Amino acid sequence: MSKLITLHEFIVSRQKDFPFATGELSRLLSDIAFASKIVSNDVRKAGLVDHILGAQGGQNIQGEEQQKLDVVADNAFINAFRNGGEVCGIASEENDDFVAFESQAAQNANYVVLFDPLDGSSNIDVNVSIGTIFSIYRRVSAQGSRATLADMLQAGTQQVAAGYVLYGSSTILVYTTGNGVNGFTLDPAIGEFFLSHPDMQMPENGRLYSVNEGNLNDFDPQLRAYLAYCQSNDNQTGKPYSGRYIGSLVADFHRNLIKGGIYIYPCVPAAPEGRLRLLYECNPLAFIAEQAGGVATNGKTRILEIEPSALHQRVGLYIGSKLMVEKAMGLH
Ligand code: AHM
Ligand code: MG
Repeated sequence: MSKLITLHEFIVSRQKDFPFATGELSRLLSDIAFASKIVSNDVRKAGLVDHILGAQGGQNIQGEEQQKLDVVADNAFINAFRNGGEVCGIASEENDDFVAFESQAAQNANYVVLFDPLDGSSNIDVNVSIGTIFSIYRRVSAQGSRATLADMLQAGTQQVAAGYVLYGSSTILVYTTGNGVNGFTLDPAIGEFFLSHPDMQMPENGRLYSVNEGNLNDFDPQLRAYLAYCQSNDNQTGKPYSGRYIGSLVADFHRNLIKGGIYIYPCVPAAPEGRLRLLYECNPLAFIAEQAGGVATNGKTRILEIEPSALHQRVGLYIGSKLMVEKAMGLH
């Protein structure tokens, strides 16, 4: 049997790959793993909270307020970052504005984290996979001062690390620091992540497409033509591709990363700028996709090269296997 490698051992062994190897980023990744274990535990109890312990948003049997799971997740990560000392500020999909941490230690820290604490939140109540997505940047403001909006509004090419935690049939943490993509599965009995998916590669082609087809009538002709191609016998498999749409981006992306596939959320009248957030969802997944050999674009521009102008900016997203995204773009 090969030796089990824990996430912590792996992070430490890769520390020398980081451009600024002071150990801060390693500690930050460990903080994320720690918070994700808390959230994983809470996610596993979600049904109990509703039906046995008291409704989320209401009171439990001890008369304590039950928080919604996305708020629980947001707080778990923010507390981990605040206490960890490696982060000067954060921005989260749950908060209107970014948060600059006040302590002197935080103001001396070098990193900011942007994250979606619980992606796919409409799936919480129906026991379907959800996840956390995160993106790490070095600050651009001066060390020793408060984090600024400019620290948050950096193009995706500037990411130092990015990843996600999928609370699925098991909990898996996948991340990149720009030297490939690795996945770690949580053993819940001992609360430890182990390397389970080393050097993940997204297949160059696939036969899974993920899109909300309820919006079909609003799609532009090029996208409709691509979907017709997916559903025809004219593709490289000689039979229709399979449609797979969970409605949790992080879960749809993870499946496509392993099996090969494309995820599409274009701009539609109901979401004219797109539905998904550039900073919390698209950039981190685009970094991972590219590191695994995949592609991510808004239809015109590589996701990672879009200059953000607002924290909660939304963009169209085509992400997945290289040949599939290129085909959807009409490139061949
Ligand atoms: P959320 O971050 O509020 O959960 O929203 C993002 C989610 C994605 O996970 C998912 O792919 C998409 O929204 C689903 O949107 P729709 O229901 O319009 O298909
Ligand atoms: Mg989300």
